[in-house]
Amino acid sequence: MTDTKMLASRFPADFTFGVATASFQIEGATKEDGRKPSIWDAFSNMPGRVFGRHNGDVACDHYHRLEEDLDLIKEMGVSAYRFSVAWPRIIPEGVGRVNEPGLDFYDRLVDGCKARGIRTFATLYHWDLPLALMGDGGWTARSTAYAFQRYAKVVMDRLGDRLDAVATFNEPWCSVWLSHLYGVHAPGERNMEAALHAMHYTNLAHGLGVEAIRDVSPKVPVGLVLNAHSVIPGSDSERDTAAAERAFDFHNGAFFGPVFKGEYPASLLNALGDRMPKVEEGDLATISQKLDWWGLNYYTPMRVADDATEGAEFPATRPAPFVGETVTDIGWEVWPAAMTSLVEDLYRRYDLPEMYVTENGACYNMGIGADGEVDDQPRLDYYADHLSVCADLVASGYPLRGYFAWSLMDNFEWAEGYRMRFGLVHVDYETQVRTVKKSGKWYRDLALEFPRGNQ
Ligand code: GCO
Repeated sequence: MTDTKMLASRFPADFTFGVATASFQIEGATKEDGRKPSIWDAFSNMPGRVFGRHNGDVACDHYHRLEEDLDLIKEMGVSAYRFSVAWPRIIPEGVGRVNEPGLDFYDRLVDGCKARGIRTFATLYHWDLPLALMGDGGWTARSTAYAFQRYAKVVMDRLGDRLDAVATFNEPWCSVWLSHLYGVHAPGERNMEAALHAMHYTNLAHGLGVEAIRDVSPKVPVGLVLNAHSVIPGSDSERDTAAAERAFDFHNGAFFGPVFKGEYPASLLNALGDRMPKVEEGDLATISQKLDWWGLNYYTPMRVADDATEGAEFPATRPAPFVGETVTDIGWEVWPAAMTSLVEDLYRRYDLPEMYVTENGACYNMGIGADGEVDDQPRLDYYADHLSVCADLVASGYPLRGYFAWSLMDNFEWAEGYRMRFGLVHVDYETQVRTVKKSGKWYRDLALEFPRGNQ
């Protein structure tokens, strides 16, 4: 369904449509106004880590183009903007000195949104850990959780009066497993014991962050953004079904369990508990404080089969073949039905608060055509199909309050550098010219329908 009026009519009048970005992916200006390096600066400056040795030094130059980018967001017709705050701008060494110019930047960003009638959804941690904290072990150190708590307090002290929502973390799965077990993201570690430490201390930092946020800004709804995996067994066999359950515990349960149930999954504890750090008394109570909302980042399903290799590490699964015929330019299967089953499954398993889709979108790398337009019909189709799923979820009674497209504009796609494009707006990295794509114009037409009626 690509008719925007018809699609809009399937959402409540006060549904939120927004766009999302993250600090390191768009800001650039990595050495300005007192910012110090993050683990992503170090990682991307090492050969062999990021495609083409791309780094975040310039990115979309958003730091210098703030006002025009806020105008662009306004032009996109959305009512909300999801952005992240760069810890290394605020507390450049992770602990110690607070850097006022860093806070000033986000002050301008938030005020600029307010002046344009755009609501602000801030994320405190979208992976740019101050590099200095690696001296203590980064996320594998308990002290980092307390450093995060202080950072959360400092940000809320300054911005809390004007934020419409705040998330502690974006996708702990990435900053834990992808970063410390699979070695794909900074700091590039491949070690289960390190990853398990990062898991618990990230969860703890989330809980400590919630405490700090509520302490300083009790009125700001606080949440957590998770890239929950829609785990689908590769076959109906008992082995693959059991493998999918283990994969669920490992990829989702490691975060949803402690946060929404106050416990780690039993299977994970049985298999890996002896390599976990000490879970101190009170940790799980801190981690499982009730949240006001949670965010789902969804792109593609995870199909798994049993890995029968002797001694295979938990969860002992291997990838199973795609079923969908469409694959995006980054190689991800398009399968909207998995978004439905995922949300149903998560609300069945956990006592979840209201939710937003905080990220959804597709990678297609087409550029500007001879007519000056970017014809990215497959992205438009991806959005239409997944938004249709969202409308159905709302109709089925799930408390889905809003949707943020990933992303406002093409940006630094982590280990893939700038070659993978997720934007509704095309960025020419030579000239920094922004061009709204076909999908972006379509999304604007949809977003402009909201709020509808008298809301
Ligand atoms: C994420 C990310 C984004 C990515 C996007 C596409 O949270 O994974 O927020 O930073 O760019 O997911 O891979």
